[in-house]
Amino acid sequence: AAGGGSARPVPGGLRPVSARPRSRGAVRFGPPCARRPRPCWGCCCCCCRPARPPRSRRPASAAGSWWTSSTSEVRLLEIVEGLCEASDFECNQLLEEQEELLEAWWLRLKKKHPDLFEWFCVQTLKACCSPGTYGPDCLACQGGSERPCSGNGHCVGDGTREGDGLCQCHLGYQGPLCSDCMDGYFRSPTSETHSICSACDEACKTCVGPTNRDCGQCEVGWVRQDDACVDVDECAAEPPPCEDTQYCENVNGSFVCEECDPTCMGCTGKGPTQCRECIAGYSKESGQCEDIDECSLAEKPCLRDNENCYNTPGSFVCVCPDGFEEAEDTCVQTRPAGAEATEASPTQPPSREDL
Ligand SMILES: [Ca+2]
Repeated sequence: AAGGGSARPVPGGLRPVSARPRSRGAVRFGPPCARRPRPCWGCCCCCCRPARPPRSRRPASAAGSWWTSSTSEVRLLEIVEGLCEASDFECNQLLEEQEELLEAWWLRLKKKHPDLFEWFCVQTLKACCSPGTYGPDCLACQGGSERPCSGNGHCVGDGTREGDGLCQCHLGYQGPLCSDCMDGYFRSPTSETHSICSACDEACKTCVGPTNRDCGQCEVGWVRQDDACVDVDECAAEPPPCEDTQYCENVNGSFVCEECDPTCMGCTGKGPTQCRECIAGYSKESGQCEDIDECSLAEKPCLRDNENCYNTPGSFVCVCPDGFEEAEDTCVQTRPAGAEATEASPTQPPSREDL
């Protein structure tokens, strides 16, 4: 940033800029001007820039030449262009309105007031304040204008004619000057006068250093063991903290209850291999709960004459085949066998509507 301190937001979006020399790289050229080059403001006007003189005619010495005079105009243009964001209509409009004022500064006042931002926006228009000051009278922010809020927060209204100058501290800092560490943070000096607040280990509620051995108080879910705060294994508690249909997973500072596999009646972990017992209709086969095929048991579950047995997950159904009708304790044939419809195969489950 060219003078005036760091860029801070001010009403109208004016940015601190001074007349001190800066890079000439930004000088731009356009088509030849019908009139003398002059700054133009705003977002919708077309700037008239000095044309680049043909190389052969460019004066060898710059003194008193066309080159010097127009370069100085270009310098003003550059400075003014640096005052507002191109997209900030309000700021550019303000500059346009104050065109004469800016030209007066350029021609007569820039030696006495080299900081254009300070002279133009703060002193003359009284539209903003210098960085580190706030409010109608541009008073110093909490902690002083040099280093508001100890450098650890934002001064409300900083650089504007608004606000109350109080501090909004960055994460980890507290106090009217943002010079204290929040709970869960510890102070570590960065120099003789400055220090920063860094986050404690997750095991600590308060701490004096970065590890779980530096805790003042342990965080919830952690317990002091020897010199350190260590995770509590909530899952080892009796009775266990989760429901009968869940298993418990210990995590740092806490625990989670997860649903058992649907084939389990109680479980010790994830999936069908971790069941304590199986739900009805399932039995343990090679370590996991699997559906029992009741239809293939030696003891037939479907007892009515002619009826078919179909295995289902966790159960079975007994159904009269095609061409038969449900009657009490039996399936009654309603049309001659093989007449039209083929008998439903007992290995093919009937469709849902049939069930
Ligand atoms: Ca835990």
